[in-house]
Amino acid sequence: MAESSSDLRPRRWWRSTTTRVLAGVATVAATATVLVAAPGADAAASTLGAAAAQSGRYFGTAIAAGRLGDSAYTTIAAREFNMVTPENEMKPDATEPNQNQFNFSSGDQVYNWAVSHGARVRGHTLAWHAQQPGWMQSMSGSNLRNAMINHIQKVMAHYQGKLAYWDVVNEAFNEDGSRRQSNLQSTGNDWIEVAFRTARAADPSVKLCYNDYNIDNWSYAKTQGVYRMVQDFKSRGVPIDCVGLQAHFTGGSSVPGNFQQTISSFAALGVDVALTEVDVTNANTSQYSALTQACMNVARCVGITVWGVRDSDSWRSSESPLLFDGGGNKKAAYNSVLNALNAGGTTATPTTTPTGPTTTTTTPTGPTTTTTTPGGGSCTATLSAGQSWGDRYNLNVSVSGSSSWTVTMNVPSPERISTTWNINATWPSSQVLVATPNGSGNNWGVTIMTNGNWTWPSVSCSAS
Ligand code: 9MR
Repeated sequence: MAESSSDLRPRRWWRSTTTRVLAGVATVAATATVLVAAPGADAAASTLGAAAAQSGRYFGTAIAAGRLGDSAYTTIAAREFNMVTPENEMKPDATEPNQNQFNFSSGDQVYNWAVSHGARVRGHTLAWHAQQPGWMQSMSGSNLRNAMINHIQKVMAHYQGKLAYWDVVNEAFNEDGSRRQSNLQSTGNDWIEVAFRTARAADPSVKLCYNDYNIDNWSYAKTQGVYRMVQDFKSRGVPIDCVGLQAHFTGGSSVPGNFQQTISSFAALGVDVALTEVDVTNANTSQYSALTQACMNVARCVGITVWGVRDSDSWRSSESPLLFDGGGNKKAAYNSVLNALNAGGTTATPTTTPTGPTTTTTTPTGPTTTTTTPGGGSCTATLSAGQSWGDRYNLNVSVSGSSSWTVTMNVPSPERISTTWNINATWPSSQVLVATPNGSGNNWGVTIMTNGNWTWPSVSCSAS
């Protein structure tokens, strides 16, 4: 059930505030330009994911299982993005087509593609008025409430320990800030907090998000309605870790001048904030750089996801709203986003994962491995510490001695590599990464989710 353009347009403020909104964008964009110039000779990352990783953020995309056979699509997606949201494959109609009969085939397809390309996954979505299977649409009352709880438990059990975030509840508010009428809402106003409590119990390792559109403008009633709910949840101990601003600046919307204020206001409640479904009419470059800059300026804005790879993959393809054109070429907006990411900003400090305290053990100097091959070539891989956060750390790898190398990295369990940059990666197993050059030179790196273990991986290098 696709939403129409008008569904996502904040009708009530849009027309009267156009001038102010656009002036706000221009101001933020000008700031971004100054910051771009500041780092001078610092190495700039050449992909969106690597550029975002420099400040501890991710850059993601929606991925559709049906497009994974398109090599032009997967080549761009694997190169540029280190977070993946299944566009439709983890929604209730996909995962529970018949009551209590679950189907994870297309969800797993997207998940497996993502992790085999070094990306993490945002689950989307568990409880929503739309894209419900037929049997759920016709349910109500305690039957529906129980079915929702069972759905959350079973789907989260399947992905237990594997996902970075789950959109537990999606799009539950009206434009005026009241609750959206739906069969779920009719089960009682507490359905959202029941969903979050159920989710926390089902998988304590994943961050639980509320996700919505048209909550970008701080002075908009819907934004305030969602804000009050998150504030209430935090004050009463209802488990919520993050808020997703879909940030669809299409269908008549544009980036509001107070967008950063919205992000920082949610963050001040003690939740991570993410831009989860970004697209912009005609990929306006100043709006793309303004929204990127707004996230970069707020420590708890942990990442940005665009809603598709190429314009031809977009749900609103007629507005050409994405960063790659239909031929897979980088658009001007791509460069404005990349520059804003490379310019840096406040280092992301996400809330720690809910599983409890982690111990940081820093290895003073990393292992260096030189391997001489029978043919006489040799290379050395040297590890050095990058930034670290409550739940993960970056490792930089520098290879010398050869430009035609293969580095094998063994990660001790339960650590997992979540992101790589500047390499071609293959994965013999979840604990083993085989890295070869991708044309970006000999300096590359990984982000490692510790899952409680901070021991560095071992590496070996072979030259051909
Ligand atoms: O992009 C999705 C499209 O392929 C589906 O037809 C549509 C059905 O509801 O959902 C789209 O994704 C939506 C997302 O799940 C929630 N926010 C709005 C997105 C665009 O409609």
